[in-house]
Amino acid sequence: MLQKKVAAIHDISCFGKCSLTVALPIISAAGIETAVIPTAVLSTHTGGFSGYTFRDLTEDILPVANHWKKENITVDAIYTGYLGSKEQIEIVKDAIKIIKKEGGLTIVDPVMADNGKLYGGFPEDFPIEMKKLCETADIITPNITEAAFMLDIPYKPAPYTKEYIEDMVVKLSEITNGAVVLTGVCFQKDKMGAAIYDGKEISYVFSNYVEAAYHGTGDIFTSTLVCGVLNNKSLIESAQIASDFTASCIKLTKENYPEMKYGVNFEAKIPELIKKLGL
Ligand code: PXL
Repeated sequence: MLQKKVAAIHDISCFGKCSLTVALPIISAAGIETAVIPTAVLSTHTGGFSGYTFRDLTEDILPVANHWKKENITVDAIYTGYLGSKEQIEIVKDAIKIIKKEGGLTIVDPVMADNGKLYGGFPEDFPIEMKKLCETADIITPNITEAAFMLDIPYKPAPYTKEYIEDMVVKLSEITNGAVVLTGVCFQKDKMGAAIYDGKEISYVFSNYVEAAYHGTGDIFTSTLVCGVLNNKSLIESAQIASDFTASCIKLTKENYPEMKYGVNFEAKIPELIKKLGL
């Protein structure tokens, strides 16, 4: 069988496992060729470190896509995450048109906020622009904060009511043609997971909640979801695998390595992921 190919469009945070340093190893381990278009290069991610370097790569995105086109390189799926500037949103939409195979999938993780706050460096109107990228996606994977900001509804901390989550999921499905996977869903203290809505029915997946707030866990979740979907699992099954894998990485890390900004030890759990994916 021909190997599937995904283009991951995220930043490189040189230290502090997240974005491309998470997407590349996880998706590659699932047998999928992972090409990359870096949106920016930072010395570390922006959560918890000060004085990080930031090189914006807005000007490189379309030349990379156009070069691939000249070489007849197209991809089965695009997976976008942290973008380096507001201007990149329109540019990434154009790049997707250039490099995605006909019938290919676009997975948009609107990475920009968590715990009720925008990440450092993003302007207040970034969520309005990010909404435009979500419109074009086949699957979006916002967390609760990102969803609240894009929908302009109040952010609430966990635990949630079913009404709050289901209203959010239905409103999200109105801003995208694709399916919604809302992460960080928690109705009771000991379970955390995601709500999945394909326009017909809302489903839930949950895993045991481990109390910790490590960086990069959203990127681990969506990277794993991409592995499931591209290995022909259903969206619900992929979300369950992603939720379980993320929880398992957090649990292992919490037992051994308490510095939240350094990210989780997902590497040790990759064999477990391969088993979960049935590879
Ligand atoms: O994991 C999300 C993420 C990705 N990239 C950068 C970040 C963050 C979250 O803080 O700062 C640069």
